[in-house]
Amino acid sequence: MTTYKLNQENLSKIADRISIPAYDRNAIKTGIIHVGVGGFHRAHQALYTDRLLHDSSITDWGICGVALLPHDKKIYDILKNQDGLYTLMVKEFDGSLSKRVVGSITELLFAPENPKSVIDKMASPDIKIITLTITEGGYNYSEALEAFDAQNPDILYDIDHPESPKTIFGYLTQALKLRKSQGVDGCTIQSCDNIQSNGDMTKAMLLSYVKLAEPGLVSWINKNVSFPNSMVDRITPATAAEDIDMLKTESGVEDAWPVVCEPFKQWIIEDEFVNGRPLWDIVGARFVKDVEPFEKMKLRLLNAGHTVLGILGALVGYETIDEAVNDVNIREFLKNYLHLEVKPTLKDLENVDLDAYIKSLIQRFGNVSIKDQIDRICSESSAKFPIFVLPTVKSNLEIAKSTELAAFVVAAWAIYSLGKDEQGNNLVVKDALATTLHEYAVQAAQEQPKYFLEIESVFGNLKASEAFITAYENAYHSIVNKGVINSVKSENSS
Ligand code: CS2
Repeated sequence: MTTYKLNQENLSKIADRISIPAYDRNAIKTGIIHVGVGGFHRAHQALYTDRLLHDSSITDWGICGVALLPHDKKIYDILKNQDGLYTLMVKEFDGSLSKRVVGSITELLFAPENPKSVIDKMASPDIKIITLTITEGGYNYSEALEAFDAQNPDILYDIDHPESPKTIFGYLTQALKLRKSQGVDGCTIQSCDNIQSNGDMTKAMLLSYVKLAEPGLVSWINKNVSFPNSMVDRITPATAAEDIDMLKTESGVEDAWPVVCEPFKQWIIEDEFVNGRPLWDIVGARFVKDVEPFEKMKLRLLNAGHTVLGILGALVGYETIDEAVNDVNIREFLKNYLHLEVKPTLKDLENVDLDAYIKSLIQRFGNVSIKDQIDRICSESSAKFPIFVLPTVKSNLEIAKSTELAAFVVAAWAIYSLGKDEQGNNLVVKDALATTLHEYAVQAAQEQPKYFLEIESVFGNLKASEAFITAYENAYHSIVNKGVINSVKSENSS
């Protein structure tokens, strides 16, 4: 089979082998800027938008993808070369694969190379919405301060170099300042990251920065910019070399960075848009008044569920999430954690069948085709635990309920942070706080396990809870003495 490089010119040549955008991409006007064109955005928002452009005569919501960080150069170059096109490969439960070329990313910018182009674009009247996937750690929130970290060197840099910022806060501030001075309407800034009240968090962090850098802009932002909260969901593993090869052999399409994902997707958005919005609901998104309970459910059950499987699975020596959840002992532990410790903290969720949701999660985690990497799940755990797991602990401590199973997972993380699995193989801890985690983990192993809980930027004041510490230390000793599997067996039968 002749193979074709994926780009606009070759689209018609591959049309008989793979679904391609049926709409005229040249007629699409860019109305959205998205910062962070990684796998998740491309499996989720860009796909919803592509389907909308396909199913309707709407042409105003093309996406300009912005690569913000220097290490995003690779994805920028690839997408630029492919005219913004990429293939989405959905791995169904039965092992079959659905593939389509997605066309909603119509422009691309690389911020480190040309910051002005990004600021100008964000300030353009055509841009009505700026969406973000900048990761949980990207919001510059400090658990220890319970506030914006104004001492972050990149933030200090941005205050001194407003024209060539490094952080999202520097960019947004300059762009909004320009919108204001040029009399351009406000816009919506929409986080698509896994953070409780992600819109409120974005607003609070941005305003903290603006108060330092451009205090005159605060009231304009309050009046003219909205920050809807949203719950986003689709499991999107890292693309493997085999996926790229498979696409080439099966369909004759050379795509340097296709995206693989599970069939399930969900997007629940607070309907707070100041300058218009796409009818994403036509293609399955839901606009609601209050998204908070849905976010809470997803973060505490799905994302925390991933963390449980990832950390325990890594110590045992598993490489993928399906391997971990298909281990009956780990699966029982996970189910107990979700039912006994998380579910009681989700009482405010009306009309949602949590048991059915948990059941569907176990099924999604078990999808053997997607091979979601434990390595991906464990990466940046220092940003994930405070959002996915610790709020459940806090809620339970407030009502004097057990936190034993969460404490077990934190203890496993302390041991994981030593950098070896139970067979003595190296675990590469990919985390912005990797050095700190390792230092505290070593001290915990040599002195007292509870030393790990001293990392205030992660645990805040958790060390003050006697009940948690006791459960944590018991779990720590048990894992060290008996290993993860024997320890979870004891937990499961207690
Ligand atoms: C994962 C998420 O990063 C993680 O730890 O839990 O990426 C998860 O796969 C998505 O939020 C699913 O919607």
